[in-house]
Amino acid sequence: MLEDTIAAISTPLGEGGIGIVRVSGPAAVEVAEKIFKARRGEWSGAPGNSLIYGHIYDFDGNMIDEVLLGYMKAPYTYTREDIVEINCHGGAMPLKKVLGLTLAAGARLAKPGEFSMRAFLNGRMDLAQAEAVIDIIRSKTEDGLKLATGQLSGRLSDRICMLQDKLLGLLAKIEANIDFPDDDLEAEDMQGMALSIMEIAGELQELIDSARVGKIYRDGISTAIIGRPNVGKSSLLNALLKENRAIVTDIPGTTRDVIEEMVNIEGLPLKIIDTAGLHKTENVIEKIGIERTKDTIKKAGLILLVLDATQELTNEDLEIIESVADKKTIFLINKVDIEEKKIDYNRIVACAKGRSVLWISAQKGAGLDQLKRTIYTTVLEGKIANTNEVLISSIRHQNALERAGRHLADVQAGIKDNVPVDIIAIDIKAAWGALGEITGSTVTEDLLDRIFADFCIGK
Ligand SMILES: Nc1nc2c(ncn2[C@@H]2O[C@H](COP(=O)(O)OP(=O)(O)OP(=O)(O)O)[C@@H](O)[C@H]2O)c(=O)[nH]1
Ligand SMILES: [Mg+2]
Repeated sequence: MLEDTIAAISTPLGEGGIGIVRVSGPAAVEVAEKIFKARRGEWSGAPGNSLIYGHIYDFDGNMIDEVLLGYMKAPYTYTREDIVEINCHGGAMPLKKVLGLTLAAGARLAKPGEFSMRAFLNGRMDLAQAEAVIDIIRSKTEDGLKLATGQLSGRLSDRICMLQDKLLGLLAKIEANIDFPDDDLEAEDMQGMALSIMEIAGELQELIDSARVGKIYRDGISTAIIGRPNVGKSSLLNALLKENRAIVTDIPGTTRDVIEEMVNIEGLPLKIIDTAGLHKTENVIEKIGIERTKDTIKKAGLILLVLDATQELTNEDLEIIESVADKKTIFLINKVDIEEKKIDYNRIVACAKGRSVLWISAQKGAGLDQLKRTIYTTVLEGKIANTNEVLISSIRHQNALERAGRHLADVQAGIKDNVPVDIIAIDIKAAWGALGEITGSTVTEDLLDRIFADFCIGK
């Protein structure tokens, strides 16, 4: 497969100053020579990493676009292969036309993520680093970006390799013993081994525990704003977004459909979802909206439950509170700016069962800073996330770690039961292999295809 030369449009389709068609592979230069003429004649003899001015022509000699051609010589490139990047004008027509010409000139259309897959296969980076590339592209907040660039620079890979090395050290001890069976492993040695395994298992667990937070930074957390009609849910969405995204009126039942927007709350990416007010109604449209709200509540990782300070708690309020009894919820008593308050604060605190209750005014912006801090601590469960540290952010990595952990548990049980060391070695090897799937040192082709299929075309 690596003998092919691949091409793709690497910039998003739309209007822009520049758009790039990227070509990588052994025939990249040959492909470009067929369609590109440099202003100053010969160019393929240029030193690697040159930017050459010229034009793209089709096979009938028609000029297609005025371009800059980036020429990067193997092996000092993203894929470790020769790469030619044609910087065209950024519009759908020139890009499609130029891409078509590279294909006609002998390149093959790249699959999603194929450039990065080559970077991995050619040893430029390991699998966890390659996966970080897509996390960088999709990062939603500065902290999310920081975590992804940390992973790209090999921070996670280093940790994994360190754990693998420790396991390898233990294996070496056992193998030496298998080779010289007269020299039985002393009880002391076994105790030392049990201790080392416990340490490694502890480090694994620490990484696994970081996954909950890591995944939030990577994917965001869906946060549903719910409550009766007219309590100020849409006003709250607008206040958090600092724009008039949702329609706000004093007519109950204004919001019919769910509205989703990303916001950055203290570095956490929140997908905030404004919902239709929950109440009994015969209105067909509202009913559908309410069904959607219920669906949203089920899937949400955090609930902002809005109540109206100027009204007494209704049965509908209580039903809504009941429906999120087992959910991470922040109770918000809205419209605090209005003098006359009828709501029973103590009763809400009792209903909240230890969860936060805050007074806010969505309209005037009061209490929002405290709300943001409360969201942060509620989501992170009181911990402060250090985005300079390694946080596991992908389910794939988490699964591999958990698998490694289970093998280590088997090792621990084996040592306790005086199982022969060669059997224990099998479990240690299995743990080592599971860890290797993260960096890709022990990975199947099938898994690679699945990982890179999630990438965008051209990366
Ligand atoms: N005084 C005051 N009025 C508010 C506040 N928040 C919302 N309102 C008013 O309450 C009314 C309803 O606000 P919305 O944000 O549309 O309420 P909602 O919960 O989205 O209502 P539905 O979409 O119908 O479920 C509007 O007239 C808002 O201006 C507040 O903090 N103080
Ligand atoms: Mg609304």
